[in-house]
Amino acid sequence: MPRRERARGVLLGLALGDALGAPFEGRSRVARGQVEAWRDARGLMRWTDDTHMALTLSRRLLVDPDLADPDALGAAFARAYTNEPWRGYGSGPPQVFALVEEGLGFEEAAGSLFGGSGSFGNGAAMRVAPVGLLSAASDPVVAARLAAIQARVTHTHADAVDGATVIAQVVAGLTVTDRVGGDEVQQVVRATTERLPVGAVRERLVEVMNVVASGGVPQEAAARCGTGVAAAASVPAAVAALLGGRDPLEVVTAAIGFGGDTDTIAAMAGAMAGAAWGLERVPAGLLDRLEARGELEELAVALSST
Ligand code: F2R
Ligand code: MG
Ligand code: MG
Repeated sequence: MPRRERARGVLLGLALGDALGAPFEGRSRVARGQVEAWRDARGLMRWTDDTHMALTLSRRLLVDPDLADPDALGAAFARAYTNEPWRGYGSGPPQVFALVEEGLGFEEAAGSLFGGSGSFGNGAAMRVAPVGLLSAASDPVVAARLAAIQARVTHTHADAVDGATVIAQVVAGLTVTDRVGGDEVQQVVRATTERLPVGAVRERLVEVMNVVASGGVPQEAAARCGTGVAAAASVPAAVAALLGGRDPLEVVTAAIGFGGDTDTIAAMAGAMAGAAWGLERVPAGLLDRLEARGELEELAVALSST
């Protein structure tokens, strides 16, 4: 499958997971039938802050692929939030934007949140997938560096940075793999996990891989690591959904079924699954209902040729 098809799969997979998962955010478990009923309804499928921030990052990466000016990225996030504050943002990013208005730098402001520990939320991981589309990100060191730079604009806690690194490296690793089956996905996830620093994200990814390797279902793996807004829970949960599926719609539906932070787990899982398998098996009618589909596709193709 051509690289650009996988790239389209990444951004549309992200937006699809976000839009399909959004109505269920905060539920404890979601039955497959409920997701299918919402999926098969008519009308525009709107996405939330996850895709909104990923779009802003995508546009910024086309201008500044090295993210040499992180404050310009932060300012773009702040503008996007000001224009559409109703997208369902977490409390942390708007606090950062307000502190910057008062004169702090972005990283300084982000580091001051939550009593000075910085946010461990999944906001940096949910938006990072476009980093994995850049050619330079096929080098895992580059992917990790860019993931961390874009994270630290709003999220300075190590778990938030590690979570973003995982999504960027898995997307990058799968986007450049020619034929992807279950073994290749497992290899990319294992290599990504082994490169991570010791910490909560790595620990829970190891647990997810162990559950899946011993024949456990993704639901069981996700239940072990949790499905809340913390990056150390939701990023491994998204990986569990990826390891259990064979196409983006299946993966996204399973991820929503876990409950918890459904839009975000499904967005991250959808981006990784789109990198692995593209969109061939996703009904065109469903993609047609996705908000800003055309712009997402154009950005994906442009990023994959950068
Ligand atoms: N905000 C939401 N969902 C809530 C309701 C949405 C509703 N449907 C609506 O339409 O209004 N979802 C979005 O937020 C998550 C991403 O959050 P992000 O960007 O990481 O935000 P934040 O505030 O930095 O972190 C999230 C929460 O985690 C806890 N937390 C983080 N770091 C902490 C620390 N060091 N110590 C203690 N707690 C910490 C806080 O409760 C934060 O508010 C995604 O789900 C996205 O979809
Ligand atoms: Mg959201
Ligand atoms: Mg969410």
